Amino acid sequence: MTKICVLGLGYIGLPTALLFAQGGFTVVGIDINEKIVQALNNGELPLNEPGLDDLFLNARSNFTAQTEMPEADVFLIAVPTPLKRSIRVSDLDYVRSAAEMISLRLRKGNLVILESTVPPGTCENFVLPILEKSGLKRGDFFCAHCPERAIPGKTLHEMINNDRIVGGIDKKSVDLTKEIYSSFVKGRIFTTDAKTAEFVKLIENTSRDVNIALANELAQIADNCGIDVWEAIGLANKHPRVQILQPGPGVGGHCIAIDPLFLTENSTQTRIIHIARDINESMPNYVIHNIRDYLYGLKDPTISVFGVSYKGDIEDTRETPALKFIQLARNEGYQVKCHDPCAKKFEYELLEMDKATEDSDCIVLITDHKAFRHIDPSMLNMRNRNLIDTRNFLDHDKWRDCGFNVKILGNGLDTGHSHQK
Ligand code: SAJ
Repeated sequence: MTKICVLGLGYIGLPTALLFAQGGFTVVGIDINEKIVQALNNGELPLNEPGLDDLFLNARSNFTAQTEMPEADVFLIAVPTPLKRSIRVSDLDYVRSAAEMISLRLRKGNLVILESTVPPGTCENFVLPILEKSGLKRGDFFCAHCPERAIPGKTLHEMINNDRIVGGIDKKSVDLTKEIYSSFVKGRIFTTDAKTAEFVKLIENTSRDVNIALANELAQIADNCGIDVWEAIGLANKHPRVQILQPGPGVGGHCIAIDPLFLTENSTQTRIIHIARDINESMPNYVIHNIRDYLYGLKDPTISVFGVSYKGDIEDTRETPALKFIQLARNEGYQVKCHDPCAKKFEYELLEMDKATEDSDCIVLITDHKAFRHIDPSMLNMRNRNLIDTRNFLDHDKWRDCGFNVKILGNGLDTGHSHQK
């Protein structure tokens, strides 16, 4: 019976481990966080994703969690690879310690799979030399990159149904990895070398970042031109070869806001990728620019931020544009009160909706949580009735009928005055 050891029991590692366990493999999940290990062994899940509860029930008999590394046939690394923000370079420390732990247990014939997102060349230049400290040489063991492609909120569905890319250091590594993933992947599995697979993962997220940056730039041009960008993008997308994404308050999450910089860290030939990053990172500044007119001249101006998670209907607040927006707003002297029906952990206090809107002068919708569509605006006890919708998400006529001034990001209408800072 093949034994798989999954290192890192987070958003990707845990669901992947459980899918392997459900498929009949013996799976040991390793995490340095004892609380996560304990919770799992007590039958509690440390994260929410549709379908994960049922999967956990089906998989539990084949799954255990622990902090110590066992011997195994397959080792799968799914640890975080954060960005060192100030120098815009990836931080591979977790990958290093995972590979070091594996090298102490590595035996002939073992397979090591890296799922974490990494700069091109990491398997060959960084992981392999650490694994070879075991005394074994490549060929004695096998190694491949199989990047995850699942979108938070639909993780399980996408893990099972999306096509996958497997890139190995040699053919046997590719074949073994493909065979393991075939136990639950219903999509097609395409194969290549490890470095290309690393590159492919990064260009997928980079293409999305660049496309969103285009939409965000168009939103600002549209505001200048007095055009509704949402209508314009919708019409342009009727063209069979045009597919522009949606503007918004900025790009969050641990992937799209970070991965483009893993691609550029080894090159001096980057232009559009950095410009796109800069545009997306500047969107919270543009949202503030939209608000100033509403708050001009008010005593103790107060805003209510609706939504702090990085996108709709998930609790994840990593890299959320809300954080930069709130900091900017506080720096302008605005009092900020936050409300989010999904997020649980955040840098600022999260309030119930009535508390967050009490005596407020402006609601700023940052995240498109479905729950916001069911709000009855007439029940809100605001001091001034202003709404900025950065996602074009709400029923604006309903809010206008309740006396709200409504500004939609990129709708071509200014907020009435022009009080720039
Ligand atoms: N966003 C926009 N406009 C859009 C689409 C998204 O402003 O039209 C914003 C979102 O609000 C969010 C951010 O971009 O703040 C990122 O959200 P997302 O839904 O585009 O992507 P993620 O980060 O949740 O997941 C992405 C996915 N990558 C691609 O679609 C190419 C997912 O498939 C990857 O597995 C994941 O990154 C990852 O882990 O790499």
